[in-house]
Order: sequence, then structure tokens, then C-alpha cells
Amino acid sequence: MLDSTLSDIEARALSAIEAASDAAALERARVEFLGRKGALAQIGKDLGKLSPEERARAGKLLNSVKQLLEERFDKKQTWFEEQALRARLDAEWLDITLPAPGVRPGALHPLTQIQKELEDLFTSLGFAVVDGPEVETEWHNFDALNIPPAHPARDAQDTFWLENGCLLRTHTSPVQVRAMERFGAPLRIIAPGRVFRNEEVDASHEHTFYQLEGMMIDRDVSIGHMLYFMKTLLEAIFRREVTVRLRPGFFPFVEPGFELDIQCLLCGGSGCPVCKQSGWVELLPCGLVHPNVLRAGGIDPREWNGFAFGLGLTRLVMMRYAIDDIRLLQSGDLRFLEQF
Ligand code: FA5
Repeated sequence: MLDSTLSDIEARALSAIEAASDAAALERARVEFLGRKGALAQIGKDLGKLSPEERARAGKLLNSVKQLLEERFDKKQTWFEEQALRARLDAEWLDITLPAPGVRPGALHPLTQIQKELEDLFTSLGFAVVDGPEVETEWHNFDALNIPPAHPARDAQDTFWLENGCLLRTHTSPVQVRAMERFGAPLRIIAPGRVFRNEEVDASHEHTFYQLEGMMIDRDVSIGHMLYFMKTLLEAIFRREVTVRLRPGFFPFVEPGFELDIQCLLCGGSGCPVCKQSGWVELLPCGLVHPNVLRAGGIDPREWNGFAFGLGLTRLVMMRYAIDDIRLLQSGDLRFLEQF
């Protein structure tokens, strides 16, 4: 009776092993026949009911079936493992005799290209290129620039404030103050860099963009001097005729203050999303440095004066390359970047 049950289990287990088409099916069969609650375990329990001689014989038989099945299960499992390994090796196969792909030439970001051109131009005109921190003090970003405490630019809507009371600089103008503190007068500097504003992003506005600050302090500096440098800058960048207009602009740190706009080069002045349908793009706010700012920088306004400007570098790049959406510049999209 026991013998025939065992040989039946053996036959069924062998055909289950044979039929298992993957490792999971094999495992299920192993549990069914060899598991703690499996068919052979059940028979093991029944051995106790037999006489000692019968038990010895049946035990031997049970063990030999168990051993055989374990061997077969292990063999098939090893086969599955080898199959899986072979498939993986095939998939990961790499022809190390193939020639290496060539190094793809990189290029400078269009913004960096223009920044470098302007640095070359201004150093040739006797200006030093200086840098300032992106995390600024409220004093350098606002107070020293004659920006009153109630000015809207100080609002959290416009400015990213940090928990320690510092802020992400909203313009490159604080570098004016740092340069005056460090070098005194006379002074000729430009300061390109990244600035941050907490504002809605659209085709012409980013929360993170670039400006290039310029400042010249000497004796008897005039608006004529300022215009000379502005014109030289624009001609160097556009290498063509550009139409500009100067209109009064209010910035607490200059007096008088101006906005130098250029006619939109994307639409030729007829109106597009970049110029907000106005035909003009605000590019170069500028003016003569306010005496309070000179004083904050430790320079005597009775002896010295100067001009300053804050070029919207990102907008300049857009104008030069006719880029109609500011967001492309920081998209990291190679299809866009490879064009420069
Ligand atoms: C300023 O930031 C002043 N510090 C500029 C200045 C310096 C005036 C020295 C006088 C003397 P304004 O907020 O207008 O000004 O910004 C300057 C330029 O940055 C703008 O003309 C524009 O070209 C650019 N700009 C402003 N906001 C954005 C923005 N969200 N995204 C891209 N460019 C911007």
C-alpha cells in the first residue's frame, strides 16, 4: 500500500518537474511534494503507525524517493539559473573590440559666450571684471543702494529671503557697493552674474537670470561718457545697426536714471511675446550714481561721481540669437544648445 503510494508520488513529482516551465513553477512543485506540509512529509508522519520492522523498511524507501526527487529538483533549478545567466550575459554583451565612440565636442552656453565677449570688450576699455556673492546681505542689496525700507522690491513677492535674514541677490547692483568698499575711487568695473527674483515665469521672465553690472567712478563723469560705453557695448554684441531709445527711468541708486531700450530684433518692432507686443525690449537701465550710494561705498561725492548700468544679459542673448522663449536657455535641452 505504502509502496504504491510512494511510487505514485514519485511519478507525479517527476512529471511536475518535467513540466515546470520556469523557476516559479518548479518551486511550487517542490513545495507540493517536498515541503513541510507536502506529500512526502505526510507519509513521514504516518510511519509512526507501523511496526518497527515495517517502519525501518518504509523509512528507507521514503528516504530514497526523497533523495531522488531532491536531486531532480536541484538539477532542474540549476538549469533554470544557467538559462537566466546566459540570457543576462547575452543582453549585456559588449564588443570590446569595437572602436571607441569619438569625443563629442562641447561648446560654451550662448550666455557664457556673450559674457566672455563683454568681459574682453570691457577689459580692453580698462574695466576690471569682479564678482560678488549670490547670497547677499539686505544692506548691500537694498540699503546701501538707497532703496528705502518700504520699497516693493523688498517684499517677499519679489525677493527670495533666507531664514538667516540674508537674501538671494535680486540684481548685480550690490557688487557696485562691494567694489567701492574694496577698491575706492577711481573705479571701472563690470560684474556679470546670476540674480534671482520671486516672480511668475513666462516667455520673457525667469526667476533666475543673468545681469551684467557696470560702474565707472572718476572725476567729472557725464551722461555722454555713459552713452559712449552703452553704444560701444551694443555695437560689439549686435554687429549691426540697432535702434535704441532712452527714456527716464527711476532707480533709487541713480540720479538721473534712464531706461535704454532696444527695438525688438525678433519682430522688428511690430510686437511679439518677447517684447510684450510693445516693439521695445528693456535692456539697459542706467544712470549717474546717486551721492548716497557713493557715500555708502565710502567714496566722497564732492570729489567723485560716476555712472552705472545693469544690463539684462539673458535678454541680450535672446535678442542676439532671436530666441523667443527665455525658458529654453535653462532647459538643458541639447537640441537647443547644439545650435550655438
Ligand atoms: C535692475 O535690476 C537695476 N539694478 C539695474 C540698474 C543698474 C539700474 C545700475 C541703474 C543702474 P531692472 O529690475 O530693470 O533693474 O532689471 C535690469 C534688467 O534685467 C532688465 O532691463 C531686464 O533686461 C532684466 N530682467 C529683469 N527682470 C528679468 C526677468 N525676470 N527675467 C529676465 N530678465 C530680467
